Amino acid sequence: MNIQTSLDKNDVCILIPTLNEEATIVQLIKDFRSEGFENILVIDGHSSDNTRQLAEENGAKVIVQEGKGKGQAVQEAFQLIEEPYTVMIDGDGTYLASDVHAVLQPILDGRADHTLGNRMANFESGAFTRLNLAGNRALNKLFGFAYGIWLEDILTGYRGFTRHVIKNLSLTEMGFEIETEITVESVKHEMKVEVVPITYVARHSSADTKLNPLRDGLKIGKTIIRMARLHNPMFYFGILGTGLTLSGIAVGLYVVNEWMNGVTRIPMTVLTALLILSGIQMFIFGMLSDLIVSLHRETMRMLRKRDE
Ligand SMILES: Nc1nc2c(ncn2[C@@H]2O[C@H](COP(=O)(O)OP(=O)(O)OP(=O)(O)O)[C@@H](O)[C@H]2O)c(=O)[nH]1
Ligand SMILES: [Mg+2]
Repeated sequence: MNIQTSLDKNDVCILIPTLNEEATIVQLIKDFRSEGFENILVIDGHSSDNTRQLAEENGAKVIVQEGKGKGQAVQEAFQLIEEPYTVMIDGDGTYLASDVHAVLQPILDGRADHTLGNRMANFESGAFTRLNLAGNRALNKLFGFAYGIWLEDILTGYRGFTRHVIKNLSLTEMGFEIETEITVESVKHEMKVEVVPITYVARHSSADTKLNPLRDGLKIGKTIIRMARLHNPMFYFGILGTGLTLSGIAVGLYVVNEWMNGVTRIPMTVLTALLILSGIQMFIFGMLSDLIVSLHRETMRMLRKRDE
């Protein structure tokens, strides 16, 4: 699929965050240039190898991020970019430049403000470790459950944006939680999000991952739940409420059983009542928060309409 000919490819900023990607950055930049995209911005996280020099030699604009972490780099780059369209891609050579057309098309057609390149659609064997694939699937499910929208690959590193999106998301995450935050913020701001199939290939043998699957996976899961409190409070308070009520019922069953055997457990009876009451209270908090969030969403919608 090739992009409509009317597009000036310099209106597209190809954004590549890098940290020690000398093994793959040259080929990636060359591939984009042979697709006709010359406007390439590398935001580097103080690489200790030759990434910056190689990127510059091959025609990319290179800046060094002020802080640390992929999230901080992306936020800094979003502030600098003024082009109408941005395509963000990891520099580790696991995504193909030739998929850029698929990533951009829904945005150029006006159907989407933000596109997600779905790695699950087609991945080479070895592209995901078993743990990474299971973790990605679990986090996608958690996201779907918490936000009521199924986006197939919320953690993808290949994304397209309009200028409107990159200037309007409020991003704060510094590390690998940035993909989650971008996805949640887009859903929250009611941006039109579209998922497109792309190919995901195995990482170059001499390049190391910067992601720790367990530590970063847990952080991402926590981010999804924490952010759900502001988007879908019934989900957040529902988890707390169910936990409290179920433990109350468990203690209660024990108390009743003991009472049938002639033993009265007064402190445990009090605990049962407290747990169940707190559980019910969580559901009430959830309903109230849900009301507040709905009203807020309505206000924001009106403000957006007025701005348009
Ligand atoms: N600027 C910048 N880029 C980073 C930083 N950490 C990682 N990156 C880049 O962000 C991209 C994604 O990092 P990866 O280590 O591939 O993480 P991942 O793709 O989520 O995980 P894998 O599945 O293991 O590849 C790569 O291009 C990295 O070079 C950072 O602190 N600063
Ligand atoms: Mg990667």
